[in-house]
Amino acid sequence: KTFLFDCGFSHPPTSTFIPLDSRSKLGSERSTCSYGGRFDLSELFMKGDIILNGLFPIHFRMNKSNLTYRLSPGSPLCDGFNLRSFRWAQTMIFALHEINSDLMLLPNITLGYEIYDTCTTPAQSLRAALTLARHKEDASDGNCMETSSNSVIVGDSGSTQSIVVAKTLGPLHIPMVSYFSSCSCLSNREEFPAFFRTIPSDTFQARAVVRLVQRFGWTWVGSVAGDDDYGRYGTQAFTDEVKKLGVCIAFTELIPKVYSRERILQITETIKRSTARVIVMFALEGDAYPLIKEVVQQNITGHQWIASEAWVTSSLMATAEHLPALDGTIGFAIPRAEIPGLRDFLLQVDPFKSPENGLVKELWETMFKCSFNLKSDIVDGKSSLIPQAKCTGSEFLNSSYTIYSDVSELRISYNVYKAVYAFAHALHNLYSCANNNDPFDNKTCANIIDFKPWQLMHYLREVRFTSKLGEEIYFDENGDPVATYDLVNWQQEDAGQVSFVPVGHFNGAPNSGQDLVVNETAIVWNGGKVPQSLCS
Ligand code: TCR
Repeated sequence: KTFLFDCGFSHPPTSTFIPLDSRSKLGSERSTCSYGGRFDLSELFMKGDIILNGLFPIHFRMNKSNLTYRLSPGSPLCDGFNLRSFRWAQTMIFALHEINSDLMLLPNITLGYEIYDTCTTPAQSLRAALTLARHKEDASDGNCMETSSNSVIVGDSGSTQSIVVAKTLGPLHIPMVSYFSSCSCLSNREEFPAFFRTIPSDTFQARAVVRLVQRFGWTWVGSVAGDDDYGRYGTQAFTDEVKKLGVCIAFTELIPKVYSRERILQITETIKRSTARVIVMFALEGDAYPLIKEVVQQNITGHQWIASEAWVTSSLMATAEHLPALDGTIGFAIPRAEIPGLRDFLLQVDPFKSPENGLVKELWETMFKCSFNLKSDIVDGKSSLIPQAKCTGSEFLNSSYTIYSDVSELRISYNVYKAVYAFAHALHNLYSCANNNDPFDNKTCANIIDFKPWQLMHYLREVRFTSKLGEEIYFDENGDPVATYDLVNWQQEDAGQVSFVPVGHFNGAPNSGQDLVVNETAIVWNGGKVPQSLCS
């Protein structure tokens, strides 16, 4: 049984992440590696016969570093702990434990992991990608134990990051399965031959919106886009398709990435002047927010907004304050799922049981707004102004609401779960040399402990399985999953808050026959009835 180089940096595996049953399979902990700065990116890892590498934006940003080039640049520092994506990373670990204790799937093989924090920064994703690729190339390098090092990637997160990683590792045929990158551009097999994903391509979302427009007979539609790949590609796909149906686009406006009040006012002017009652907005919530704030401030009402997936379930956007303008907003969301056992697993983290794990400490500090590093309350004779409390250990994760432990709206977490299983099934088929026996040259099978990345590619392209939740999962020739979305409608609750009410479903499977199903009577429209917006 082998493992990359049998060593590690930063934090050793922590018991909080590893249920006892699977830990006992793993043998001793890693020794410290003698390389400088090689594995320093991976903060969470566990041994295994095969390592799955996870790329997650565990921090929101990377700090600017002062590079003098007189001292070693060292590891970059990141801040803004992202509770949601730490849950995603934990979901990957959870799925791996499930698979390791499954007697049918990959029996006698232990999957391990290394999780890299990409700090929501393409440059950091690239560092992680190169580290992975170097594992591969350096297998003959003597210092640490030479073992198998199979580069298999769950991730990356945002499309901009995935593009960088896929462009770098694609030529090495290192397969990646992303759980969050939805840019239609990533379906291009020539550019991204080894890229797969469990989140649908935005092409399908645009198609779903087109079907919605068609279904309600709107022929005069305004469109607003965020000025990035997400907004531009999404809007383009939507307008191209909808024009084919003879729908007229009343206007197309771009929200600038850098806030400009002047531009926002121009957009609100366009909206006011136009007779279009229906507006489609493909934008990330951060970009959509200033526009909607202005729309609300100017009391521009009476429009039916169609939200893209990135803001349709956004709590930033769906506030009571925005309701006069946005009541009845409708759009497609990634389907919700329930993963049995995940919550209990998430609740096992405890910084007091794994004091050496920096990420768990940060998680705790973020959730409970306390600190582990309060030195002294008295600084220079005066009591310090730090309002934070020291983390005491009496914080109760179980009874507090946190984004991390909230499992009521699992959408992307389930995509992570599916990505891990896709790899496990592909590896299983490689292991058992299943389906078409002896697929490779000279009728040979691949070796599970030392397979080539392109051999796994063969199995990943063919993988087809039913998830524990009963969903059939496979990739089309572009590496895309069957696109399914829930149609979600914003409705006002008694207390004035917004609830996201499911009012339909879209299934993009070829020949599903009934791609868009709408429960019309359940929809609350802006203005009280189905809006009319007709091309004159
Ligand atoms: N994929 C986008 C980013 C993104 C997003 C979101 C951001 C998606 N959904 C929701 C904030 C909230 C889908 C990407 O980069 O591919």
